[in-house]
Amino acid sequence: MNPKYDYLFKLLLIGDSGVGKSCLLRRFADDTYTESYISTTGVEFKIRTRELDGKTIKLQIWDTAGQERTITSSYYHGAHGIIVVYDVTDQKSFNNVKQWLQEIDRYASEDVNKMLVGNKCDLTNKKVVDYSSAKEYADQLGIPFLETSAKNATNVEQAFMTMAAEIKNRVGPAAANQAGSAGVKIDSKPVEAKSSGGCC
Ligand SMILES: Nc1nc2c(ncn2[C@@H]2O[C@H](COP(=O)(O)OP(=O)(O)OP(=O)(O)O)[C@@H](O)[C@H]2O)c(=O)[nH]1
Ligand SMILES: [Mg+2]
Repeated sequence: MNPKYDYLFKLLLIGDSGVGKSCLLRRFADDTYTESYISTTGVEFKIRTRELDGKTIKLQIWDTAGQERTITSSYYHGAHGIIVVYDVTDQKSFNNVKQWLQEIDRYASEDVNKMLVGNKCDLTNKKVVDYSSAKEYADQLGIPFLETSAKNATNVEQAFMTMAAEIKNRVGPAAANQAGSAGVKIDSKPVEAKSSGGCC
């Protein structure tokens, strides 16, 4: 069967426990939200397809457990994009972004696209990490930044689609799936293998 998509991108959600990674994924994938908190154990993924610039993009989004940093590391291999999430009402989760970025440097491929997301922006009264300092930090790193709310759906679609667009720009048209091709060609450029190398 011919693949029904032009690109397949693997995305990873990382960040401290409780910042809202699973809620963001549920909002994006199913457009649902629940207040009850069930901490993720292990790693889960959902696949959703979106249109972007007339191309069909299949996103395989991996939701990791904030508490299980070491177990998570193996999932960095082959990721095209990694979204680091913090909670705008939790300074510690923002301070820890630095550590999460180090994990990316350690385990992900060198050219992986990164993005910073400050979730729970609906909680305006409890907000402790202001937009400008987070934006400044992201600008220094040269990565996109958005404040989101999984609860009221603010910027959730935008966050995932910004990431998809960044990856698509990076890999270029040559990486698109050829209709009728047997395999899933994701990145046709020869990749300098870091450790496990390649993707998917
Ligand atoms: N107000 C508000 N609360 C949120 C939002 N997103 C998540 N929450 C709350 O935060 C709790 C934790 O969210 P999760 O998505 O489970 O957090 P997580 O990052 O997946 O946590 P781990 O799985 O432990 O790593 C949820 O149950 C919600 O109560 C949001 O956008 N706004
Ligand atoms: Mg979770």
